[in-house]
Amino acid sequence: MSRSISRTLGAVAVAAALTVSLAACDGKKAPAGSADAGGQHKLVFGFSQVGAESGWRSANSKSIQDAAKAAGFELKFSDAQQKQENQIAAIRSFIQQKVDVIGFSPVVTTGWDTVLKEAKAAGIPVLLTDRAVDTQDKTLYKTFIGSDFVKEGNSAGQWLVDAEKNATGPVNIAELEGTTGSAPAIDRKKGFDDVVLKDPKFKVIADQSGDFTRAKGKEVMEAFLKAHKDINILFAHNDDMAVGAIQAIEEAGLKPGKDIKIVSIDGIKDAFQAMADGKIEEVVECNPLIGPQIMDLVQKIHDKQDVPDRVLSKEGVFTKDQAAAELPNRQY
Ligand code: GYE
Repeated sequence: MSRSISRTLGAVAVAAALTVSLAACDGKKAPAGSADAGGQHKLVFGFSQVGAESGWRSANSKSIQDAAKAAGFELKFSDAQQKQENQIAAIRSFIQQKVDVIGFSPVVTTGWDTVLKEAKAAGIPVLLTDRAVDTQDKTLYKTFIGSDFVKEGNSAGQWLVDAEKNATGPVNIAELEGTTGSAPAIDRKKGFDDVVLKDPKFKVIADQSGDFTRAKGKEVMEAFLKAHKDINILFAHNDDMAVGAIQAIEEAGLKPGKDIKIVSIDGIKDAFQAMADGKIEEVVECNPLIGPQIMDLVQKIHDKQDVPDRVLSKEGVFTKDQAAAELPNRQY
């Protein structure tokens, strides 16, 4: 079994294991709205996660589970395996169970109004984490906490513009996009294009979704390499796809970092290792460790306090020369 396949199977197993309701800290399960041992109402937070598609996502799920436990909430955690219909079903089930607050990271941007209206009608507040939805009605959710994906795309593009400032062109770019229709795929592409395509020497010659996974990143990169002999740059919308693509590039007898230069987004350990090994030029950080900020917002929303419409997560940008020193500090 190839490494990427066994990783994928591992991710599926993790996904299955995560589709459980995390009960009270003492391991005893309290039904929604019930009292804990001290007779106090325990806040019940229903959370629908996208899936377990990437290192970023696994770190995000762990951060949410740890922070819910630390806050003393009962977390009902559901893994949608990257399918919108699973998320809609999970949200409906949270409504039925009368949870106190619903959170979700929407796999794609569109198609949420109906279920969000159902939550609103039931009087259950909703917060969005990590990814945005596309809706006219901003009263359907209380707040949205997550990264600025356009800015991340800008940073990746700026690296390229600076790195190739002396090139006369053409500079041929292959782009591995995230999940089609997802906020990070749409916004990272826009942010990158806005900065890079101002100069006609930059040309995107191959562009396809690798669904944010290592296995797909590898597969799509193999196809890119077969169709194009002249790729200079790879922009991967996340690190897992970049790591998969590195395997494809090496198996094709080329050298990542020399023949094809790579920029990607997230900041997982494996990407820092690849940077330290000279295979990735730059990684734009996207912070998954937002569990504590999410729980803070959940509590405030539950207490009917005001929360900002938009909360941004803090992140940085890292280059090859910083990779080895930064590697031991990476938490995900
Ligand atoms: O970059 C990717 C994950 O929505 C920010 O989703 C998240 C993205 C992240 O699968 O690795």
